[in-house]
Amino acid sequence: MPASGSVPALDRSRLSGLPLLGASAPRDPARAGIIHLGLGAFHRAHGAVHTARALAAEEGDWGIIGFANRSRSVVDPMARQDGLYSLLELSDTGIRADVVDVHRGFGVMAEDPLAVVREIATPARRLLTLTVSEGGYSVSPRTGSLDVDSPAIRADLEDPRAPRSVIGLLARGLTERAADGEPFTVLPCDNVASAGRTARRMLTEFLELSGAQEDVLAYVRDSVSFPDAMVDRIAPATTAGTSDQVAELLGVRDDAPVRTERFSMWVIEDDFAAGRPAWERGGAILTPDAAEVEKYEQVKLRILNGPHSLIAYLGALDGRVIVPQAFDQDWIAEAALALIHDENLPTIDLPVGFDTAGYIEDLTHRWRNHDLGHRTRQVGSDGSMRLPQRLPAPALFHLEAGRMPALLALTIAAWFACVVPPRGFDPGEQALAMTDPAQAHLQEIASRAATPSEHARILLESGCLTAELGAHRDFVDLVGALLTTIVTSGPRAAAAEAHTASLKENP
Ligand code: CS2
Repeated sequence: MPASGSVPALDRSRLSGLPLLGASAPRDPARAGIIHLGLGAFHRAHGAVHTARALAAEEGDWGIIGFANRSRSVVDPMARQDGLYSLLELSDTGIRADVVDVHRGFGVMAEDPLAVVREIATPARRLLTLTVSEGGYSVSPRTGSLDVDSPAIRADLEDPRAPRSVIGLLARGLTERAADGEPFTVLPCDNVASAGRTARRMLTEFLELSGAQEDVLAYVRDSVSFPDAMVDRIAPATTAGTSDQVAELLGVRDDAPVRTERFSMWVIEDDFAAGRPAWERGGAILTPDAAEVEKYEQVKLRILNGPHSLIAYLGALDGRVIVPQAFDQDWIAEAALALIHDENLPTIDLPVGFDTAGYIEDLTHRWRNHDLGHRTRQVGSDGSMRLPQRLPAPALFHLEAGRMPALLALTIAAWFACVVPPRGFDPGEQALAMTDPAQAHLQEIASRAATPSEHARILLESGCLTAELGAHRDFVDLVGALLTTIVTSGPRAAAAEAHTASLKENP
């Protein structure tokens, strides 16, 4: 294997000798019709790849101007590499390495938020894609409306001209674009239910609260579309070893490569105010029916994401570093599959013709992909923002029908054990490495609890997973009982207890 230091750097002069994924976007940044917010591994393994494939089928002005949230770790090397990066697809049949060439400009939102505003106001930009994670939408987990308690939203409402939240940035950018009235599309690509509609609602609430003019509200209502979309591809955070793999496979030094799996799925509501790439020719499914897309979103959140969280938390408590090591434990796989089949599937209104058995079968292979090295600490981080999308709706479905969703309760108990552990409980290295912006706040409100059971009650009654769920006393008690078992007898005993209690009648 060549030492990665001795191989030439990836840049445009090398491109002709390398395998190109799909086609290049036009070179001229003026022809970049897309702005992307959240330039990390997921977008570069998913949206950018489908765009490169669409461009191979049909040319168009669809280069991408990409903004990272905070860090320069992707932006700097990509700018140095003329926008190029390599994508490694790892599967049982081997590794495929290709170079992607669709990005035409870079920035960092936290450093220069007004650069995003200027881009949105530029008529040549026609759509904006978002991978800003669940927290970027600023939905209050307690009320489901704009999170006016968040410091960033509060600051942006006070001074909407200097925004720092994603919603504040969009509001400012669209306010400027409204002057010309050029239509625009905001396409969310995060694991958020009814993502398009949610983004529109948060943005409109923000505009109203910040005293926006009626013509701006009318522009957003009539000329900006917010399609819903379901996105699905596992793309772990890049590690140092990935650059060595690229050096070996492609013979170039790439400081911003991405690793992903073979599987990729993107279902998009076909509602674009100002055009779009031919994504249907680049492997995506486009449908005019928003209700159909919402069904796919439910499939994704309840079959994949919710159980993924359970695997990560149980796995971390069991000392497992990566998801496949966790899923290889029979008791964890059984808990995840029971959560899918028994508790979550009956709550989903399935899309027409959807091959549920095939999706679940694929998923079990995807979760066993050791080469991807997807860490339990990565999937377990930010639960305070991710779990409200994944757990309350199916839990309430059963509770309202008088049944106890005990495996959903187990997911919550395991989350608390990892991220807000009861006093004196050591959840282990993997759990301690999980991060969450709400961690300090949750720890503080639970600090007066004398027992694990009380700990769980205080947390749930605070509305951290919706006020409605916190009001179901029997459910809250069960989360407390399962947390007590985790603390006294370990996660495996708690999983067994949850199995026994799952869907028992709850008069
Ligand atoms: C995961 C997702 O980290 C997580 O929360 O559940 O990132 C998951 O890997 C993707 O949604 C797969 O499409």
